[in-house]
Amino acid sequence: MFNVILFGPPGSGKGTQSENIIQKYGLIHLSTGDLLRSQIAAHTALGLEAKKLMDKGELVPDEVVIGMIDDSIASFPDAKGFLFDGFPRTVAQAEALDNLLQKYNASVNVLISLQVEEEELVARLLNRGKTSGRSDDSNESVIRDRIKEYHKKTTAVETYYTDLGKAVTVKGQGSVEDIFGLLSAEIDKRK
Ligand code: B4P
Repeated sequence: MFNVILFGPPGSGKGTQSENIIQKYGLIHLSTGDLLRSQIAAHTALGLEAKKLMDKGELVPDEVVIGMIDDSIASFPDAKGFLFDGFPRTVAQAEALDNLLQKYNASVNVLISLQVEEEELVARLLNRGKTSGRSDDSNESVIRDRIKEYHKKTTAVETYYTDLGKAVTVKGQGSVEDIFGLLSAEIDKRK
């Protein structure tokens, strides 16, 4: 299995670039944001709880997202590998992911971190909020809280994989095609 984490703050282009990467490399796309939004759309108890936190720009509890990822990995027994988008977002999630992948004799091959300036992130998310219907994209103070939450809890995940020699940084500003070229080059180096 070949496993990639696409990493970066909210609005850095993880969802956008994931579509290109899964097509090119035949990986299974696992986005915890998408999984949570489908729970919300299905009005499940988990979705109702998650929505309260997501609408405030806060993270959903680790055990909830770890359970979702565990189930998702198990449902693709023939996967060539996974692209993790928006997961892990805490060190506890990173440790859990390493343990889950060990069950399949696999590990994270690379974490690619997209670097984008804060004002660009806010502008992108407000712009997406005009059409996405996402309540967490329509309010600037919620967007800034999401970015704060990222600095408080999520940047440590990059340090965790840097210490393992698995993290790499890519500039996330520019055209979607140019950024995809940079991401592909990093994946190709490790395949
Ligand atoms: P996510 O769904 O992961 O959403 P995101 O970080 O906001 O978006 P993403 O980074 O994928 O968006 P993209 O840049 O592609 O999370 C939502 C919430 O779910 C979190 O706040 C949290 O509450 C919860 N959650 C999710 N995972 C969790 C976890 N593991 N643990 C706990 N809680 C969790 O797109 C942004 C915009 O930028 C788009 O409009 C796009 O078109 C535009 N864009 C992309 N690339 C561009 C470029 N190069 N130039 C210009 N615009 C660009």
